[in-house]
This record gives sequence, structure tokens and C-alpha cells, in this order.
Amino acid sequence: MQEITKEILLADRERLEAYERVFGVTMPKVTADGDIDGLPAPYPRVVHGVERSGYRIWQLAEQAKKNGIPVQNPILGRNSAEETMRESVDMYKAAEELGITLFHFVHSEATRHIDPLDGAELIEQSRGKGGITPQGEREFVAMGGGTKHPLRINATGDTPHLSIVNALIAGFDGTDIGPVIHVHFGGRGIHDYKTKVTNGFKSMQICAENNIFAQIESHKHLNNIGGTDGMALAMCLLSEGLAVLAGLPRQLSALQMNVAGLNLLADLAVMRAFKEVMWSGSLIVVPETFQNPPPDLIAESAHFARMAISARLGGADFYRPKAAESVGIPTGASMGKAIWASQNVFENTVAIDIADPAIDHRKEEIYAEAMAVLAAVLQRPAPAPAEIGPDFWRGYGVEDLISLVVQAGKKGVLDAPRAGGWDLKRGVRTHRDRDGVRRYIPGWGPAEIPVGKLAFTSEPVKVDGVKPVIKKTKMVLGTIGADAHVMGINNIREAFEQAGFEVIFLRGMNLPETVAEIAVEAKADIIGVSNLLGMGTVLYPRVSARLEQLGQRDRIKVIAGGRVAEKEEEHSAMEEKMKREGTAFLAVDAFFGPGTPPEKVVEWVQKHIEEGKQ
Ligand code: B12
Repeated sequence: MQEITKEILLADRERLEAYERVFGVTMPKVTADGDIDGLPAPYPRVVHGVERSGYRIWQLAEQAKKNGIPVQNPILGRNSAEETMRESVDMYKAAEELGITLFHFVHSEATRHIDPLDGAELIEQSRGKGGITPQGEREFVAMGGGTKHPLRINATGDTPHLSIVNALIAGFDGTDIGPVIHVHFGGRGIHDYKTKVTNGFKSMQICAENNIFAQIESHKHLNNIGGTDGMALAMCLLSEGLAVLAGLPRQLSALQMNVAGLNLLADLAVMRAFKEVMWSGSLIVVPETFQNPPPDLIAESAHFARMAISARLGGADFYRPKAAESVGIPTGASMGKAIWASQNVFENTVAIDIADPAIDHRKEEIYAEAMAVLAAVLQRPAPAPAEIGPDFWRGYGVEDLISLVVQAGKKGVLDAPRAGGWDLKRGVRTHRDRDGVRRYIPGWGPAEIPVGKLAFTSEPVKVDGVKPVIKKTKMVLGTIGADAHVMGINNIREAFEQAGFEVIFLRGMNLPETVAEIAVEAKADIIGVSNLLGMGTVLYPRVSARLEQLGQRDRIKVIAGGRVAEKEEEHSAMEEKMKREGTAFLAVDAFFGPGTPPEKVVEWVQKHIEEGKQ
């Protein structure tokens, strides 16, 4: 039994042992005779008195298909099991008053995205932020998590296959693997692209053999980093190809999608494009978060309501209600309100079937791009959407399909503007048009895709070319700790490059000490570090401490940005403290929080460093 799962664990023995060591949980062991001991039986299996199985989630999807009302899939996960349970009880209360069953998505801690073998030091420096730990996951189930409302945990990142084994031990019915194909993290990652895709494939095999429900790929994540709907569809289909080869049943396979709520017809088009061609049994729809939320939370709630309407009319199986505090982690009570509001929208929106040529036109645009991307990846003529299905994918061997994906990723065929990391060639640019649709900027489409197959913006968009270095100040920028959020630091980098500064960009997930060492070696004048996971108080001082050890703190300035504390109220308190006392307690010369216009940072550097060099 569980031959494939065991084979995968045996082949990755060192990482399995590192997972146990670094995360402090008991994992299955390799025995003296080369077998695996301690792997729990596959689902369906009773854990803490309740029979768990990925098919519990599929039943909810079937119910949504029958009623036309999406089942809600809220995210709620805190850093400890107790806290997660306390907040979940409040959230469950809201669901029970409405008489609905939730599909509860528990956030995992950010470090879980990092390889426990090669990234042990990063993990140790960044413990317990962004969600629940592997041990907390087990405790949460023991406390009653998932008894009534089945659970999913996210297991994306470098070693999803190991996180999924932890989820199986804990008793989570489902997981996220996706994105398997695309690189949504801006982190450098510990692995190369081939290992990422291969580990994604292994994860699907484990889910197949153990009856775990899996979100296998994500339009949402590509959308988050500025990618187009057509590119996201191609990636989702490639991921489905791997899922078919891994033996995952379609009932256990789901795709995740963003709706933007800006243009109902565009939301319906993208949902229909996916639903008509996808093989996976479920579509999980997620509202696009305001990336820089307005101070007015009522406006934000209205924004979420529009997206709930799109999800209802587009026929989502699952929907992620969003609590209004989208920047901080929501409480169970506020998530309860979001659940109430979303259910209210679902039940009070008449299920009209909208037919409009704009929907069909947009759908065709999405298909044209997706099929052209598949043609370039698979090195064959473009398929028709209707051709794609299990038989189509069974024509490929596992190794061949993985290798075609990896080659295409490296060449820049599978591209998105703010994807980061690994050794991929990246160069596309997109623009969100006034109709709410993101299209390519002329001249900036993905590699090897005929321009006739891509939708380009017709709005005037200025693309800044590469600017020569004209300033004397040199800087090193990157995120530190487990943090892979690179959008903010990227904006800062672009602003400096456009102003003529020399920037050494380290992307995401750096040790604070490494950043300091690189700055010294490169004779940089300033370091800029970012952390959105609320680890600033711990990690920023480490940059300064290393500079001091190297005798360079007086010469090199350090600035930082992001979120200094995890929860909204704590972050605000920190910002207040900085106003009163300055930034010395963070060991930085200046701090720039969410919402800072990048030009303000450029001005600061101009005034405090560049002018002194004239
Ligand atoms: C987009 C996003 C993602 C994307 C990131 C894509 C990418 N490649 O960057 C994806 C989907 C991958 C993602 C993943 C995760 N995310 Co996220 N994500 C966000 C989101 C929605 C927006 C962040 C963003 O890009 N903002 C836009 C930029 C422009 O703003 P900014 O980063 O604040 O930067 C500005 C300033 O802060 C400042 N600044 C920032 N850095 C620096 C540095 C310097 C030197 C200077 C001068 C200035 C500066 O200038 C910038 C311009 O104004 C936020 C919620 C939110 N609205 O903030 C959550 C959020 C940050 N994520 C969160 C979490 C928990 C996660 C995950 C841990 C989830 C999980 N369990 O897997 C993972 C993280 C994994 C990891 N290892 O880091 C939490 C963090 C909570 C916390 N404090 O712990 C947030 C707050 C959402 C939430 N409410 O739960 N996320």
C-alpha cells in the first residue's frame, strides 16, 4: 500500500529528515531495510473521531453545482493552534447560524515555502509568521479543527510533497500544490525550476494515492503578479496534464481563479473560458485583493461584493470571502461578517444567464493566447480547446512533459511581469486597461508566441527604457527572512533605476547577514531591506549588526520597508512609535511602510546620501 508515496519519501530521505528536524514534528522514518515506517493509512481514515477524505470536499463541490450557490472557502490561520481555533470558533459560529458548511483554508506559516534542508537557516530566523506551523496543524485537528468543516492547508513552495505528508498525518482533507508551473514567489527559492515542477508532480502523486483534495494550479497567483488570463489558462492546463499523468481523479483536482470585480463581462468570460476547457472537478474563485487598500473599508467591502456577484453568476464551486482588513490578518469575527455578506450576495442575486458578444470575444482572446502558449511549450501546432483532456495528456511521458515545461519556462515562454526567482528568463509587460482586462504592452509579449495570438493594449502606455547610471550612490535591495513578497521592493528598485542609481537587486528570501556582506563587498552606500511578514523588529537589526561586525555600519546606511508587525493594530502601533522615537529601535536609518510612493524613498536617498557625494 502507498508504494508511490513511500518511493517519493525514500528518494528524498535527507529532506524528510530535515523537515522533522527543522519544523520539530515526527515524520515517517526510513527503516534499516529501506522501507518507510510511520506513514498513516490513506484517506478515508478516521482522525480524532472524524472520517477525513478529499471526497468530503468534492461532496461540497457537488452541492454547489446542484444549488448554484458557491461553497465558501475562507482563509483563516494564525500562528498557533490555540489562536487558530479561537478565531475559527467565531468564524464557524457565523457559518452555523447560516446553516452552511465551509471548506476552511488554513494558512500555513511562510517558512513552509522553503526547502528544510538547504534553507534551514532562513527558516530558523523566520519562525511562526503568516500562519500555522506543521506541529500547529496537527494540534488544530486534535482540538476539533475540520470536524464539521473540512480543511485545506497550503503546501506550495520548494517541498510541497513533504508538507502534504504532514497534512495527511494531521488530518487535513485537502491541500494546495499550485502553482506547480509558474513562479509566483519573488524569492530566489532554494531549488531550481525543474525541481519545483518535479516536486509539484510528486505532490499530485501523493494526493492521488492518499485521496487528498488538491488545488493544483492557480490563475489567481499569476494574476497577482501581473500575468494575463490566457497565460494562466495555459499554465493551469499544463498542470492538469501532470495531474492526469499522476493519476489524480478529477474529483480531487481544483483550479483557483481570481475575479477582479471591475467588469462583470470580463469576469464571466474568464470563468467560462476555464470552466469549458478544464478537466479538474472544481473551480475555486477568489476575489482580487486591493493591493494597496483604500483607507475606506466600506469601499473595499463594496469591491468584494462585486466579486461575489461575479462568482455567483459565473458558477464558481467555491468562493473565498474576504474580510475587509485585507492588509492585516482577519479575526474570526470579521471573517464571519464576510461569510454572512457573501452568502447574502449569493442567495439574493438572481441567477441570470448573461449572453453578450463581449463575453464571447474576450473568451476567444483567452483561448487564442492559451492555445498558442501550449503550442510553444509542447512544440506542436496549436490544439483546439476541445481536444484537450486526459487522452491528450496521456500522449506524453511524465519526463517529457516536465522537461517541455521547464525548457519553456527557461526560455521566457511562460512569463509574467513580476514573476521572480530561479533561473528563468523574464521580460513581458502588461497593462490593466480601462475595461478591467490585463493585456500585453506592444513589443512586450512572451517569447515565441506569435503576436497575432496575443491581446495587446490599445491605450497609450509609456514603458521606461533602461536608464544609464548617472548617480554616485550604489545600493543593495532585497527582502529578508522567509519573505517572498517582492512587489514592493521591486517598485522601489524600478524607481531608483529610473532615477539613475546603481542597484544590486537580490530579490526575495535573503539572510540579513548575506545582504550586509554583499553590500560591503560591492562597496555599496546603502542597503534597502523589506519584510511583509512582521519580522522587521527581529531581522532588520541583524543587517546592522553584521555591518558593525564588518566595521561598515557608519559608512553604509540602512533603510527598510514593509510591515513591521504582523497584525494591523500592532503595525499601526509600531508606526506610531517610530513617529515618537525615530527608527533606532529597528536599527535602520529610515522606514517606509505600506502606501509609500517610491519617489519619496528616492528623495530621501538623494537628500541623505547623493547630495553629500556631489
Ligand atoms: C500579493 C501578495 C502575495 C503574493 C506575492 C507575490 C509576489 N511575487 O510578491 C503571494 C500570493 C505569492 C503571497 C504569498 C503569501 N502571502 Co501575501 N500578500 C500579498 C498582498 C495581497 C499584497 C502585497 C503587495 O504586493 N503589495 C503591494 C506593494 C507595492 O506594497 P508593499 O509590499 O507594502 O510595499 C510598499 C511599502 O511597504 C514600501 N516598501 C516595501 N518594502 C520596502 C523596502 C524598502 C527598502 C523601502 C524603502 C520601502 C519598502 O514601499 C512599497 C511601495 O509603496 C498582501 C496584502 C496587502 N494588501 O498588503 C498579502 C500579505 C502580505 N501576505 C500575507 C501572507 C500571510 C502570505 C503567505 C505567508 C501566505 C501563505 N501562508 O502561504 C505567503 C508568503 C510566503 C512567503 N514566503 O513570503 C499576509 C502577511 C501577514 C503577516 N504580516 O504575516 C498579508 C498581509 C495578507 C494577509 N492579510 O494575510 N502574497
